[in-house]
Amino acid sequence: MKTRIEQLKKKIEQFTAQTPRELEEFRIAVLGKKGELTAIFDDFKNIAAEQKKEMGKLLNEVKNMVQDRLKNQKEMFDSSADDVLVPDKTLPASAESIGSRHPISITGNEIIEIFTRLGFAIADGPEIEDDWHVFSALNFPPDHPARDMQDTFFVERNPDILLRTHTSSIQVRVMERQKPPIRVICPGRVFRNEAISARAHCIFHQVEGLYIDRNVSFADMKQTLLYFAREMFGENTEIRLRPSFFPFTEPSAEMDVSCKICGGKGCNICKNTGWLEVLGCGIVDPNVLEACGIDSHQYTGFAFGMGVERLAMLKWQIKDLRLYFENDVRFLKQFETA
Ligand code: 2U9
Repeated sequence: MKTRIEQLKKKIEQFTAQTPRELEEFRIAVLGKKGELTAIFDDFKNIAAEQKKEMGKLLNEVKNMVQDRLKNQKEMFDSSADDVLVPDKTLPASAESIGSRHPISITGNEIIEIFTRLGFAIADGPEIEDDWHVFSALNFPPDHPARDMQDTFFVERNPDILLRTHTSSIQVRVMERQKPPIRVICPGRVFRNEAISARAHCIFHQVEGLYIDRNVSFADMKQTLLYFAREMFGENTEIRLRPSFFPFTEPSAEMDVSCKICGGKGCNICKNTGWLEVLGCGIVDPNVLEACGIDSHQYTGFAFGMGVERLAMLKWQIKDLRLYFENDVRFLKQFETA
């Protein structure tokens, strides 16, 4: 019996568990119902009385030893598991990044808010349109270059079904179903058959506006757009209107705002002119009013249109249009607090 006890003692001294499972298996092999130490304890009752004192002492020593070793090794596993696996449940949860609004959404919403403060309603319409709502009702002549396959995406080569090239088609639909007074802004995605570069893209966003009522004048348009410019670019902003041409407005103009980077003195952003072009506008052509069922002898109106990408470029000095569509988080993260 003494030899069995000493062999078991050696085994216990040499044993180191690599995993909690190994430790438990060792405990069962030594102290379990059929364990080695349990078997020696069972045999203890059969040994001679004079050996009992010595063997009993030895057995208790080994039992204490194995229990100590099992306890120590279990503590080691428990503490290392604490370090690696068990989180401190009393710590506050780490904040998840909630992302940010896209610069086009931020700028688009800002434009919309300014015009809704002036009483403009928001109107929406389809992105896949027909020739009438995109071109014909807007006074585009049959041979206008914008109707060319080179400039417009046609659906399944059908010359009557196309992706809208401007959101003016929404205003046409509003005029067809609603009598003046009409005061709407139409934000939306538009499509043009352009090669993609830093300065051009085949998809972009516009916000267009339309105001039709009796006696609406060029002066009303100018005052409305001055209000918009000052809300958008700051209270000291000046505007200037330069004559232009669009098939759907007459007279037509392009509006510049004074460059807020240099205060109008001239810098590389405004190409030393002191002015930045921000939108197009004009008095709605009587042909357009009539095409949409509005009596051009009773009513007049003004309209304007702007590219959201362009305004966002001016706001944050973004140099490449392609950045808006790549969804690179390094770009998007910069607008987290915007
Ligand atoms: C109706 C009548 C008139 C909308 C207008 C512009 C001038 C204009 C461009 C700005 C930059 C488009 O994004 S851009 O390329 N737009 O210059 N848009 S007036 O005129 C309308 C619209 C609807 C029924």
